[in-house]
Amino acid sequence: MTYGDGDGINYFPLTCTDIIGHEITHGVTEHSADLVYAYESGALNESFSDIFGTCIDFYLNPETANWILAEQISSTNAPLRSLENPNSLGDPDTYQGNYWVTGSSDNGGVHTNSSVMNYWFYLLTNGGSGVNDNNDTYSVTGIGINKAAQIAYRNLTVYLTANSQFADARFYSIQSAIDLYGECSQEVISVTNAWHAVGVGADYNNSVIAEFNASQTFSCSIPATVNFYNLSVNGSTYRWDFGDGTTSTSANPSKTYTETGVYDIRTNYKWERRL
Ligand SMILES: [Ca+2]
Ligand SMILES: [Ca+2]
Ligand SMILES: [Zn+2]
Repeated sequence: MTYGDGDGINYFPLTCTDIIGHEITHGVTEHSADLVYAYESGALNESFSDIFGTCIDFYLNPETANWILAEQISSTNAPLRSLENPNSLGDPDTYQGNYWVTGSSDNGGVHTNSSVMNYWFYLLTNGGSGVNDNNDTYSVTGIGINKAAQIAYRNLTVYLTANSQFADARFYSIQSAIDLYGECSQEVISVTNAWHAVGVGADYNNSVIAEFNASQTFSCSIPATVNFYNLSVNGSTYRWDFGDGTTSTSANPSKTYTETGVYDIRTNYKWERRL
């Protein structure tokens, strides 16, 4: 593990608690999800380090910890990043929004685009409301730093893998919240709404909607293979009827039709309400 020694003018040696926590978290990431250090997976890698660097600082120094990073090693108290207001330092608070880096510099913007999940974590912890860069209105109820950290840690160490993207981080953080706090819990609602706030996915909806897309709805020849994409909301198990007497219970099935005909496709869901 290496720490910068600063330049003796603007930066002192980079050894304050939030930075030490940041670097140590890179070790945890390397031995768990092992997120590839480039583009979206690299931004997630950086963000987990900012998130747990901040959590460690709050744990060790509850009086002085804050939501800005590395300000203690700056001779002018200038932070490198802000989890609570990324835009104030030229970093994005919305997926592919203002300040989002699209080029290959900094391994595809890993120290910049990371701020999207940083802001997700800030909102999940503290709550907040506003309008994001997509013009979507959001409102998030905070669940506190300990629960937010449990969810993020489970996401990192149980579910995410080397090439995970922001959409995976969203999906599996919701799954992590379900594992820890139960379906329909406030924690699941807040995780979902915080992702919506940063431009990843829709806000929480407690209704169950069965919906799908098909890769093609017409074919000139047989056999014709059709991939079905499940767009259902809050479903837990699925049953597909392919219109020819065959069925599937897979979430996203594919079906090869070997005879011509007109097929009526249906999906339905089974959902248990847990109160
Ligand atoms: Ca700090
Ligand atoms: Ca913004
Ligand atoms: Zn880092």
